[in-house]
Amino acid sequence: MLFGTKSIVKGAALCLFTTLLILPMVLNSVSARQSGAMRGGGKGGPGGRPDVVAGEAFFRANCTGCHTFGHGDHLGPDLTNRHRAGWSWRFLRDPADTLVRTRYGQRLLATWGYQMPDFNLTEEQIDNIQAFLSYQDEIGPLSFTPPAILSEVEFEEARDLYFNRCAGCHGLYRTGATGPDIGEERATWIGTDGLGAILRVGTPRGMPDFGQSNILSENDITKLASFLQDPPPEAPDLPMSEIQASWELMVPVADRPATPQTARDWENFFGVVLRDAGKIAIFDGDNHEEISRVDVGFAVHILRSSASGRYFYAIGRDGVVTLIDLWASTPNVVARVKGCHDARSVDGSKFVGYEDEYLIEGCYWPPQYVTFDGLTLEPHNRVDLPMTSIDGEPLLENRVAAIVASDFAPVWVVNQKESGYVGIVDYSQPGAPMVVNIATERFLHDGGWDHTKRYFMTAANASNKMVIVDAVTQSLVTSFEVGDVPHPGRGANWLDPDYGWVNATPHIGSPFVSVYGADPVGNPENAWKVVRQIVLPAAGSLFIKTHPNSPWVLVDMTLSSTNDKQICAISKATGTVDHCFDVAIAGKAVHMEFNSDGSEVWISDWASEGGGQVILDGTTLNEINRISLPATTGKFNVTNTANDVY
Ligand code: DHE
Repeated sequence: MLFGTKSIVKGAALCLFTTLLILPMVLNSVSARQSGAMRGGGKGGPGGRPDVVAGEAFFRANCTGCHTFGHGDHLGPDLTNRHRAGWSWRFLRDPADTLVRTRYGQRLLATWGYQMPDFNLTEEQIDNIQAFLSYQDEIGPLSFTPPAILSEVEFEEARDLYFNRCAGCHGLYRTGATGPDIGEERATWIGTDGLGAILRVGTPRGMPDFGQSNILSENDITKLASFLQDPPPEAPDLPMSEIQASWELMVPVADRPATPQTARDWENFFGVVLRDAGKIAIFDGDNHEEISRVDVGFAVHILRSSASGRYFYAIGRDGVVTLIDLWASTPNVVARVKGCHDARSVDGSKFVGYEDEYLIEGCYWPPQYVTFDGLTLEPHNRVDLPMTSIDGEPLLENRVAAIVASDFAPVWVVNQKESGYVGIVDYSQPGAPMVVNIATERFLHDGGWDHTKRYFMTAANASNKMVIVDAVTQSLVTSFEVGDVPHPGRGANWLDPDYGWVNATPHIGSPFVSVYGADPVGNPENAWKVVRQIVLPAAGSLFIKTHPNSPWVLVDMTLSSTNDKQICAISKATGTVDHCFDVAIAGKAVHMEFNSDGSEVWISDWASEGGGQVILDGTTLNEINRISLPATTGKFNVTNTANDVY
């Protein structure tokens, strides 16, 4: 159990109070609406009349995530007195077409920046919604639905749902980072219906449609919408004694092989994340055979390779680090430890003389990093993070996001999300202290090296900026604006015909790729400036990837509601999108990884059933193979991951 339950009683009292206050208003409003339905006069609904009550129910369940009625603008406008019979009918019927073809639609898009999703409404549903909007104009603001009163068990279930599904983007204390602030004050303003609609159908800003995609049930949504309107429960520490107690050494170093016990090219192995199963499948990249499947942490997130490539480190969202030995005749787990309650990042020591020697785990919670022996995972040091932001604001949480290992010095470069600092952790010193903490931009997330591995290029994604840190001088080079919520993964390095070495980020919230100069020596005039904005058919991208031997830079649109099965291929030669094509059949196309020589690329078809890894020719992009796997997300090639090739 991660949290206490002390706020339940208070929450229940609050809910009861709200129920008593609001229930009469709701009942009044519904009965008034029922008479409104009788007065309707449109063509939808049973008996040819629009059904105002059905219109209201649809509006509450699906529209209130973006629109209020009488409570102010949100992601879309407050809909009070905005309803225009003919135009609105056409818009509800076909939002994309109406936004493009009407002047008013174009103005709306320019003002709000988001296209309303197409709900595929029937004529009857549109009539009902229109009738509801007209009627609501007569009676004023739409009343709020009170939050459900949760039992102790339901509260704990809601807390676990929040931890597993929401905390990664919004923070344990809900102050926001990749996703917006959803603290109890703002959540109460959004309201029970609004929260429910957001959880059910998502938002155009990148919030997934957890209800529509059957990840959350209606019962889950009701519980979460209530939980969010109550203050967050406190989260516990994880002291060194507990970290130490969690350490398991299954195979001591002396019992491991001195040479690879396989005739396969282990440096072309792929570790494939089976997220929901909490397993890693190890594949031979030469013939696509699965050679091992091992248990790792809950909702396993990523793998990193040790400097030699021999070991994979897996990190689970539960903070469990697992060490996998690829030299064993069948790759197996040799050690395991839990350094955090919640984590996303791990990396090994890569500087000459320290290869494979140490390991760092960055925590989402508690605000700390932990270092270990690289070969046994014996815990060495637990270091608290500074809890003040670059603006001097005291912080409740400060999560470690991306970590990269330097080739230039015995250091790790450590993103601290909420604070906006990038730390330099020196593993050659006793205690692995953070020797420098560089003020950059707030809400740091993911990133990777430039082609020389001197510059760490990372997204401050809720600040809509890229940040460049020089790992040699251990200082900030610059930061610059890109689109909404940049999300590069580790980014992609390639030689552009006009701008020399470049790197790029796609965005969760903007339908384009920002390409920026990344060659301060050869092309100083373009360095760290956006030189190309390459338009994609949709926003919602999570990853971009290339390989030095591929003519393509590939980008996904995983969170898009329209193009989530597709990958777009950007030609390095022209700097434009050559074509976008369907990769996923069952689920969403996510995350690309080339094999060691770049001749093939693996892409996940992310679905609980019917998906798997899709393997394409690295040059023609024709499909070569499809391997059926459940809920598979990231995949990591040994050579490319150990050597930071992307
Ligand atoms: Fe990730 C990388 C955090 C959701 C798949 N993800 C990262 C990194 C961070 C991070 C900090 C960089 C680690 C590093 O380089 O050291 N991810 C988060 C979140 O906080 C977030 C938004 C919400 C959450 O609760 O976890 C999140 N991530 C996802 C997903 O939903 C994905 C698509 C599937 C999943 O695992 O649930 C996903 N994240 C990945 C992958 C990488 C990653 C595949 C590594 C990319 C690479 O090529 O290195």
